[in-house]
Amino acid sequence: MAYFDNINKIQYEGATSKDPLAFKFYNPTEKVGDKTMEEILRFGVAYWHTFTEDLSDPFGAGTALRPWDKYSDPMDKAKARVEAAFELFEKLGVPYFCFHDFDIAPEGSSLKETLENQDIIVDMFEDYMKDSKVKLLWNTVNNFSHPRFVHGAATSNNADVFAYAAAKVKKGLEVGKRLGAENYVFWGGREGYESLLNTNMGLELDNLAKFFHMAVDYSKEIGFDAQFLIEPKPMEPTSHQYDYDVAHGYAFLQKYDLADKFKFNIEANHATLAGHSFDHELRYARINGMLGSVDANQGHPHLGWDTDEFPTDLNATTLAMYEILKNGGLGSGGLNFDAKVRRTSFHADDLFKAHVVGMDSFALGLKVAHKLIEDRALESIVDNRYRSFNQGIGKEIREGKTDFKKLQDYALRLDDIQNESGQLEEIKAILNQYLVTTLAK
Ligand code: XLS
Ligand code: CA
Ligand code: CA
Repeated sequence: MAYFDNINKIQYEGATSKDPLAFKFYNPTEKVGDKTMEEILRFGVAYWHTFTEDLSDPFGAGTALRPWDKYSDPMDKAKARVEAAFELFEKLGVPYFCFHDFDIAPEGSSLKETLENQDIIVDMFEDYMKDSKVKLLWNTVNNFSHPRFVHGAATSNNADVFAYAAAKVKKGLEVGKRLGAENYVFWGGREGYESLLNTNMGLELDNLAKFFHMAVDYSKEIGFDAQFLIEPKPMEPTSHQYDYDVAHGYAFLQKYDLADKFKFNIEANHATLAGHSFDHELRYARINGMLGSVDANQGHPHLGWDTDEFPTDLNATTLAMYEILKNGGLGSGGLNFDAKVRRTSFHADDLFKAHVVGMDSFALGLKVAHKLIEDRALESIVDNRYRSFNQGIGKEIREGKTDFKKLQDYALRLDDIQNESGQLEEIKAILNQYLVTTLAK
């Protein structure tokens, strides 16, 4: 049965195509450097935004018109979503998908029934994946929506909730193993606090670390060798989330001896909520060997919350791809569209058009970033800017061959310190030139 009858397989038509349902830049088999776009970009569809999101907002009801809405029984609806999902994956030519336990099957009246509901859908996934090239980029569990997680999950003050959260993650790891997930994600939606007045921060952080250690141990026990990923976000729904940004997360992982077990899943909109740029978070992870995967979306410049828009900003996708290429790719990670269509884009077709523009935006970003690296356009500027560290006192500082006494002697002999322009406007103009000339091809 087809859910998207009016949509054919999306084809690459090139930059001048006027068809909103054709790729302008994403040409899966085209090589950029020594790999194809498909191999580098590793796109994924987020199950929650594309199949369960109803497009409600805090002020209004859902607007989404979806072909599976004709089913009222929650399990029938869940099954229809699987059928529709694989149709969408194939038509878009997206190689991966991601989900939370909560997205794929309804909660039952007990934990046992909830896990059984999941098994029915996971069986279906397994069947569909046998006949398809689509793979699971990552799965995770939703330990934040249900009222039982009101005070947190692994950082709840209530030990029964900690146990319940662990039971769900245990199942999540088993499901990930069954479906061959390449990564497993932890996003701590309620792992933070509302106020310090009633919070034992030290205990909560210790408990969170114990939770992660138990997850690592259990995954070893069952032979699930996916890359574990922490997804930082500074706030929302909590006023402070413990995995605030990559730097906070990395400090936590190091303190609790977990840094070799985890990497980061970096979401663009979470970076901007933390007061960083997307490329800042990618850079921070990259230089520490911690860049795992990406949630590809963008925030709205006027809104201070997580709008999860489909990525269209070419500057941001270029700088993101720059970091990813400099990282040597994403390894087992990918670019997951943790993005939802706007409330006003309520037709099912909009789901396809949104993914098409997202994929095109990253494909173009990839091409520009590749050219920037090939020409050493930014590297030569940066190398030149730091050249004082290649010889003389700079070289001694770098090599650890000096100390404060020697530096003071040196400084006392300086009669003039010369600085040079950082040339930022010139550099931004160069970036624009690369964007435009790549677009024109
Ligand atoms: C919410 C997060 C969430 C994670 C997975 O803001 O982006 O969807 O990606 O739990
Ligand atoms: Ca995310
Ligand atoms: Ca988000």
